[in-house]
Amino acid sequence: MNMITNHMPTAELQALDAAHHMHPFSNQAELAGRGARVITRAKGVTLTDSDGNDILDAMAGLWCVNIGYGRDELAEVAARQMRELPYYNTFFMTTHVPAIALSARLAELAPGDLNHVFFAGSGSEANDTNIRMVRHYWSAKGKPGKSIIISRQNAYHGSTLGGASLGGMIPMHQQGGLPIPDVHHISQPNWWAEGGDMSPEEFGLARAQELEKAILELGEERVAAFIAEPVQGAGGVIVPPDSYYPEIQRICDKYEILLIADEVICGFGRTGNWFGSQTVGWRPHIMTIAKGLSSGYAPIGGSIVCDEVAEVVGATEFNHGYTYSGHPVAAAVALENLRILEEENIIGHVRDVAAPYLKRKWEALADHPLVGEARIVGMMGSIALTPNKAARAPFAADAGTVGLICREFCFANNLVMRHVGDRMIIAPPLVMTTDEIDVMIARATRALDLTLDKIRADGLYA
Ligand code: PXG
Repeated sequence: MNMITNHMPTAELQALDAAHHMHPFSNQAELAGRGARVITRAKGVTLTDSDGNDILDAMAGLWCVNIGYGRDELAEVAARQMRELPYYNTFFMTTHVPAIALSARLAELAPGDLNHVFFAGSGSEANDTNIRMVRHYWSAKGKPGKSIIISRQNAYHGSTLGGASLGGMIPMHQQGGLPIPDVHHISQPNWWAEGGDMSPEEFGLARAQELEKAILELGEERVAAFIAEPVQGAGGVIVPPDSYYPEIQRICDKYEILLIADEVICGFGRTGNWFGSQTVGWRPHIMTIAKGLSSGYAPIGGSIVCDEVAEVVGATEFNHGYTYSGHPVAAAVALENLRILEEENIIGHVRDVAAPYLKRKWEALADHPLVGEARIVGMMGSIALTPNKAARAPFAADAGTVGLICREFCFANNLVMRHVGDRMIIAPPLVMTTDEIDVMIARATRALDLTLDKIRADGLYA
């Protein structure tokens, strides 16, 4: 077989890709017809493709490249660790320095008594760990009936059987016989789409109180935990009304259930604090982490667990673990990433510079004729596209038709901005400068203008 390099013609790379590479969350036949865009390099906030186009990455890869692309320090740490100890496991009474150092560092960074880390290779695996851990916890405390985990519709918690079951994505449940038993979903706090005549504050309260209703209906003695993303990411960057968060915390405090904050997107600075839970005022018993933990430079995830749960689970053998739990190279890379986040005050940059600047620019997009609400927390934002702002109306066309048109105009204008249905979303690298924010907003605005022209011409602006 010949070497496959960046220097092959794009069409040849695309043909090989279509022939042999099965892509996640893609229609393979459609992809084969169009050809995937081949990304060859990246630096800072900018991707380069195989045709030499420079593309501003307003999604930080897949919400993960928090420190930006091209940091040599991480490459050097990975090379050093590979030479010294490329792999060893953490089963059977063994450990190694990267896993020790990273778990100790995470215990320092995490709020409250979240002092213990169970490592995984990804966010999905970590959420599978969480399902088994909270059920085992209650069982070990003599309450095996407490096995139901309450989650939310349109939540995203991963793609494994457990992760996708916790998630509230119907198209995922429809493939493969999900959800697994004892997972229950309540409604999401999406005021724009589902708030009806309620004020945002009334609606936030009502949606939080669905948790209490569910606990009472299912029986407190059956409910193990509630899991939620501090801010729903893949669901479309749904920012709940302020009333939502304290009410959720009140309900979790009142009943004997564990709160799992899925910080896979919100963690490591995305919301302007180390963890999204700190931004929204939650006190979780377990936090799911991945993505920004290593800024995507190496695959690693995990669960940060409070003293009480760790103590109960640790008193017996927990029959669970992954070959790559605490992988030394990934752990070393994550540790270096955390060093950079801290020493370069990247979270301070988000809080004091980038996020306030972006918030002003992003919220001004709501003046565009195509944009209803514009919502943003830290460096994750969304805009709802609508033909009628006052009525918060969806388009007559199938959900996602207009969003996809807008996304295509973004791509054609060298901007990666995603669509979820007819919401456009961003989650750029946290190191983005104000000048880069200006470029991002200018390209997004141009894409909105072009979208409006096109949907008017095509009779879709209704
Ligand atoms: N929890 C949350 C909150 C996530 O966003 C996972 C768990 C799963 O992590 P892994 O590492 O197993 O992928 C995620 C992942 C999208 C998209 O389309 C989002 C994710 C993954 C893939 C696609 O926005 N988030």
